Amino acid sequence: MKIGLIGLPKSGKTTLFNLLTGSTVPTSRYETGRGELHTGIARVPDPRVDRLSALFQPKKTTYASFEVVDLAGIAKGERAGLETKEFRNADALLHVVRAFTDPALGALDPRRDIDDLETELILADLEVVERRLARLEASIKKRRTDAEVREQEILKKLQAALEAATPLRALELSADEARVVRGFTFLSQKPILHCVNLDEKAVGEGERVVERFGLGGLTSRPHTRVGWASAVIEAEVARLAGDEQQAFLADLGLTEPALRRLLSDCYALLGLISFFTVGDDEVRAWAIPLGTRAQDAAGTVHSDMARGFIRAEVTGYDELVAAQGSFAEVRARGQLRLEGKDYVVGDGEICHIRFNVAK
Ligand SMILES: Nc1nc2c(ncn2[C@@H]2O[C@H](COP(=O)(O)OP(=O)(O)OP(=O)(O)O)[C@@H](O)[C@H]2O)c(=O)[nH]1
Ligand SMILES: [Mg+2]
Repeated sequence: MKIGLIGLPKSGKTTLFNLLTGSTVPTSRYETGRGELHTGIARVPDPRVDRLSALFQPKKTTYASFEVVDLAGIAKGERAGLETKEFRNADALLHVVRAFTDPALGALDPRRDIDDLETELILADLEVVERRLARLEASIKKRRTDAEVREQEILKKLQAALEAATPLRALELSADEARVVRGFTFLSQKPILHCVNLDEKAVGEGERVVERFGLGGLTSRPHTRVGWASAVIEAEVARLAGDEQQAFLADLGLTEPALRRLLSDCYALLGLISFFTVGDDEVRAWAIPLGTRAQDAAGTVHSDMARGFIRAEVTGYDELVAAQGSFAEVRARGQLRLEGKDYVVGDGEICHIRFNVAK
C-alpha cells in the first residue's frame, strides 16, 4: 500500500515524511525543492505485534508498512506537478495542511487550503476525463462499439460530478463502472486524510482542530478523515526514548505520538485490518482489506499458499496471548479453528496456513 504526501508549498510535507520514514531529507523555508520526489517506508506501529514478539522471541519481527511518496508542494494552478507515476498509483493521500504561523506564507487558513488543494485534484481529473472523452467521440464516430459507448456514458457521469466540484471519492460507482474507472488512477478518487500541521503552541488543542478551523463539513465526507500533528514537536518526540518521551508528551498534554495516530488513521481510511503470522523465525503483521477471504489472505503471504491452500488454522489475538503463545493450549481450550478458503479473516487473528503445492 502506498501513501502520497500532498499539500501546498511549505506546509511541512517533507518534515512529516522524515518522521514517518525515519529519513533525513533536508527541509527548508526557502528552497522550493522543485521536481524532487522522495520515497520511503513507514512502519505501522502495533502494540499487538510487540506483545507477540515478546512471547515468541522470533529472529525477526515485521510490522505492516506503507510506502510513502513525498512530492514538492503544489501551489494553486500548479497541478502539472501531480503527474508523477509514483504518485498517481498511490492508494491514499495524506494531505499536510499548514496551521502554523509563518509570516512569509501569509495568514493561515486550513479550510481555504484544503479547498484549494481539492480543486487542483478535481481539475487534474477533469482534464484527464475531457481528453479521453474527445478521443472516444472521434473513435465512436468512426466505428461504434458497445464498450466505448459504455465508457463514454460513465465518463460523462464523472465529468458532471467534477464540474460540480465533487471529488470522485464521493461517488458511488457500480462494480462495472469501477472497473472502467480504475485504470485512470484519478486523484480526487483516492481516500484522503487531511493532517492539520499545528503550531507548536497549539498542540495541546489538537483534539479540537475540527471546531477551531471549521472543518466539520469534511469529517462526514466519504473516504475522508481529518487528523492533526505538529511536525516540529513530533520531530522532538521522535528523538526521545521510552520514559523521557512519555514525560515530554504528558507535559504537552498529549497521550501518544501523532505518527502512531496518523498511521492507524491511514490504515482505517484504506479499510485495512491486520492478521498475524507467528513462529520462531518471524512474527509478522499483514495488511489486508476488511472482508478478505482466507485464501486471498494466504496469497499476501505467498502466492503458493493461495494456490495450494488447504485450510487455515485460526485463533484470536487475545486467546493466544491468554495461552502465553502456546498453540497446544489454545487447541486444548477449543479455541483453534480450522477454516476453509472462503472464511473471512478478522482483525487481529493469528493464521497458520496449511497448503500443499504439487511438484
Ligand atoms: N513552526 C512550524 N514550522 C514547521 C512545522 N512543520 C514544518 N515547519 C517548517 O516549515 C518549513 C517547510 O517545511 P518542509 O517540511 O520542507 O515543507 P514542505 O511542505 O515539504 O515544503 P515544499 O516541499 O517545499 O513544498 C521548514 O522550515 C519547517 O521547519 C510546524 O509544525 N511548525
Ligand atoms: Mg518538501
